[in-house]
Amino acid sequence: MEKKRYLVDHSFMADPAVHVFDGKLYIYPSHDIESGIPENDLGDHFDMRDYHVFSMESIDGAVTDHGVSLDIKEIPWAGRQLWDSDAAYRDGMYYLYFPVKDKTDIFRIGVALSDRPEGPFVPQQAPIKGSYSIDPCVFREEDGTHFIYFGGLWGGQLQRYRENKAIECGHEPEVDEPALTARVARLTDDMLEFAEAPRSVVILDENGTPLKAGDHERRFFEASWMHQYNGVYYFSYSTGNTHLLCYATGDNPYGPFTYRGVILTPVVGWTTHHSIVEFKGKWYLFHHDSVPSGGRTWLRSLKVAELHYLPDGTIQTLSGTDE
Ligand code: FUB
Repeated sequence: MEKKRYLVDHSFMADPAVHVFDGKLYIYPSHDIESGIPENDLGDHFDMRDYHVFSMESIDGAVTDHGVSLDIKEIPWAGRQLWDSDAAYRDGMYYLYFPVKDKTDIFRIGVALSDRPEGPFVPQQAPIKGSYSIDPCVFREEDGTHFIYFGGLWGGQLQRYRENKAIECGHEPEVDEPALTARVARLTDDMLEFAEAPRSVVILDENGTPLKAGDHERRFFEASWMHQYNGVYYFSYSTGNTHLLCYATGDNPYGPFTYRGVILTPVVGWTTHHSIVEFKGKWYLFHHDSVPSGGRTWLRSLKVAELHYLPDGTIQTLSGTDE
C-alpha cells in the first residue's frame, strides 16, 4: 500500500484507535457531527454523541461499519462531548475507554464492556476513580499488564491539574517551565480502575532535559499513543497548536522518553490524531484530516498510510498533505 487511503465516506469519523483482534483490524474512532456550535479554543464544536466500531480484514479491503457501539444517553453520569476513545481485550472481554464531560462539565474517563470487539458496550455506572482530562490510550505489555495513557490541553482540561489534583485557576506553565505531560497509570486486573496514582509521561530533549512549555513544536498537547517496535517503547502524540504528530522513545512504559521526531506534518484541519499498529508484517499510521469536509475542522475523515522505520529505529516522516 503506497498511497494514503480514506476509510469511511458515509460519515465523519476521527481520532482512530486501531487494534488487531481475532486477526482483523478494529477501528475505534470518534463520530464527528455537525452540531452547529461555533468553533472555539475549548473545542465546544466537537459535540459528539455516540461511537461506531469499524473492522477490516485486509488493509486494502472493505471497511465494515458495525453501527452504534455506545450512545451518550446510555452513560448515566455523562453530560456532553464523547471524545477520543480506545479499546482493549482481556480474558474474553473487550473494554472501551472513553472521555466525556460529566454533568458539571468536567472531563472524566469511563469504561464500557462487551464480549465482542464491535460492541455494543455497556458502560459502568461511574467514571474511573481519580480520572480526568481526555484521550485515553490503553497499552498491553507482553506480560498482560495494561497501562492507560491520557491527557489533553485546552479543551481537554489538563492545564487544570497538577499532581493529579485540580488547581484553583487552571493555567499552562510559563514558557520556560517544564511542559505539562500526558499521564500514565497501570490498570487494575479487572481493567476498571487505576491501580496506582497516574504518573507524568516526561519527554526529554537531546540533552536529557524535560521539554519546556514554550517548546510548542515538540511538547505534548493531546492524542497519546503507545506502541513497541523492536523492544523499544514509542510514545507518540499531537503537539496541538503546531499540528504535528511526534514521537519519543524509551525503555519502559512509564518513560522518561526522549524526543525523536515528527511522524506526520500538519494535515488540513486543526486537530491531528492517530494510532500506529502492525498488521500482517507491515506498520500503519491511522489518522484523520478535514479534506473531504472542505476544511471544516470538526468534520474529519479517517485515513491510513504505511509507516516505515529506518534501521536505527527512527520513523520516516509522512506528509500530512501529500496523497
Ligand atoms: O475529537 C475531539 C478531540 O479532538 C480529541 O479528543 C483530540 O485528540 C482531538 O483530536
